[in-house]
Amino acid sequence: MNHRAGFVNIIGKPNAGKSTLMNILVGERLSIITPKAQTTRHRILGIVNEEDYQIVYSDTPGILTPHYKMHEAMMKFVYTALADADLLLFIVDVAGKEPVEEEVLKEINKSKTGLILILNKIDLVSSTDLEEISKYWAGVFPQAEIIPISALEQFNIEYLKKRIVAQLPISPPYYDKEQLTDKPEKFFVSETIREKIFLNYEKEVPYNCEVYVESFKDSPEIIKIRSIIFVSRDSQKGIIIGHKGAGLKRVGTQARIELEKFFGKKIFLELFVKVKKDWRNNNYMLKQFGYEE
Ligand SMILES: Nc1nc2c(ncn2[C@@H]2O[C@H](COP(=O)(O)OP(=O)(O)OP(=O)(O)O)[C@@H](O)[C@H]2O)c(=O)[nH]1
Ligand SMILES: [Mg+2]
Repeated sequence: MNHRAGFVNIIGKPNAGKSTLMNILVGERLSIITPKAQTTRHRILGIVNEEDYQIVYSDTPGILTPHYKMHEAMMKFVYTALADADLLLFIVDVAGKEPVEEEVLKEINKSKTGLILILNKIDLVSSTDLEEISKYWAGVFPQAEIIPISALEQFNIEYLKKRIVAQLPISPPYYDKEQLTDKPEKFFVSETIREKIFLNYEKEVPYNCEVYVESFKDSPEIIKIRSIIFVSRDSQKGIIIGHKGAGLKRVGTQARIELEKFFGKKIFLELFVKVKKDWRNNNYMLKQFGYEE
């Protein structure tokens, strides 16, 4: 058997460019991307299928120190991805120099899994700075192969892909060869709406929002979706809705346009806002929102 397959898990600090990279490697817009940190909250699989190999990429939440039960659930996704990887892609933003949490460092350095350290956003630094930065990271992860890229400008991606395929273990495929992801359609609906919330509101508001898809009715001509935006406080509800409903309308329109592209169909989207006090610390709500493996 010459077939290769493996789990290639992308981890790193918030905002390093994990989701941008996964979407490029998979060739589909599976993960949402925003300029704000902590955009991704789940582990999302993106599967690349070729005749002789299958790469199961995982996009994960950024590594952080938990302040809420939601953060703990997010970090659990990261640790699971650390544990079940055949190959780890640790991605850093070369423009920032945030240190990696000791606990995570230890976990990576004691693991026998192959490690590629990706220096991302090299479009933002000079080549002399890049050399310095590269030396610093080589000291942090001496065992890693280091590959500089720009996910945004798609620089050095083909080389990275080659290096990934070269390290895939011999194995039969893990998923059906037609499968693109592990997440259901509803997940992409709630993520798209959440992306538009992240892009339209500032400060703590996006971080207090979760999107729940109450119904998703697919027919040959149109998909009818009914969805609820949960917030933690009454004041946030007013902010989301906005003056005469303008805020909510904007989010709805932007999400609808994006979803029509994603599903290739007309979308009818209804959005409601509800307050669920302190949902980020509520186990029952977190379970409802899918923060469980
Ligand atoms: N200049 C530049 N910006 C980039 C590059 N890659 C990603 N970005 C930007 O960095 C920001 C964060 O990108 P994401 O892909 O959402 O980062 P992430 O690591 O998934 O972030 P979290 O989900 O919050 O942990 C976005 O504004 C991207 O457009 C790059 O190579 N160069
Ligand atoms: Mg992300």
